[in-house]
Amino acid sequence: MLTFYNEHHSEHRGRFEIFRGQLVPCFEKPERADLVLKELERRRLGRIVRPHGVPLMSLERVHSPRYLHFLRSAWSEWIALDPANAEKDAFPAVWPVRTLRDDIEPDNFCARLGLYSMDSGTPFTSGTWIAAKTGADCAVNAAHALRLGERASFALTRPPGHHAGADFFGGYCFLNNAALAAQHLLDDGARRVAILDIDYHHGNGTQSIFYGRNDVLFISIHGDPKSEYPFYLGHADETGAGAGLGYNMNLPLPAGATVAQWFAALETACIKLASYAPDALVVSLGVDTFAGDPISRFALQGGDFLRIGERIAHLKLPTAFVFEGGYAVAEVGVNVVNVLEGFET
Ligand code: Q9C
Ligand code: ZN
Repeated sequence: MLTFYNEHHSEHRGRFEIFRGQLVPCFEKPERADLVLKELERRRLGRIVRPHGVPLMSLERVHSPRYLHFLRSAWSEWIALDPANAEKDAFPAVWPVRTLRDDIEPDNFCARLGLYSMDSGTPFTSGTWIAAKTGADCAVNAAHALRLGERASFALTRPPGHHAGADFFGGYCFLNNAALAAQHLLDDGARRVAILDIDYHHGNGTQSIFYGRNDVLFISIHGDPKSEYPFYLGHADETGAGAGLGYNMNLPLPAGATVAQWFAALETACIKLASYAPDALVVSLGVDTFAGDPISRFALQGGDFLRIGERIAHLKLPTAFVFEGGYAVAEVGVNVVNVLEGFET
């Protein structure tokens, strides 16, 4: 396993988010990636290297130029509104839902923050752009490593990515690392790529980016969006559109689903993956399916994560893992590295 570690991840450090009507410390915090790195080093699971920077053009393969421009300049615009903002995170407060127009970019900064986001749970901070950009570098490097002959790679970065769409952030995500990895594989010569998303939450951003395409199969196992974030996408009847019809598979499970139900869904996903026979696989690796996760409601135990890695390895595909969610901080390192070790053995 070749790991690309984003040493700039900790520059994204949100102060608070709104959770059930209260301001609470962010669940998505730097300690998460620090602890995964520590566990990776402790168990000696292969080389850990820093990624090379990739050109912004690689990011434009997935994200719109105006969204990228907004992310790059957002912090300086925020502090230009009021120097005291340097000590505060930026949050959107208004969104262009339904009958409102989203085709004209407002001049007002907070309105643009709403145009380019989907929720109020994702603080924009002084280091968000640098952390997200170097995280995207990690993902593209991890994809490229497969093209250079590695069997498996791991993009160890945060903030996560799978809720971010072509032109919006949300769900703690800004740049869609898994989508960038998949697109890089295609741009470097792969003909077909699959993405398996095993984070507790539906990967709405990834789904939306590839929904009309047949060169990327997207499969997600997640908490039923009727009760779980992101609520407005991730249902079983979303199977792709146009040329992409049949290339999107959602496997929602009720909150509270058993370990056996979860592994039955993984089996369904793996059978579909095997029949698609992609040239490479990207795994959106969230471990918020863990029983002890503070914001999720599945029941996996630490040892179950070894089994996940073993099952994915059985597909015998070049595989790039990308770190997503997982908020039980004390166990996040062991759970993530269990998947990777299960894959290796
Ligand atoms: N106030 C990932 O696991 N919670 N994202 C919404 C809004 C969002 C989780 C709370 C959970 C997003 C990558
Ligand atoms: Zn999640």
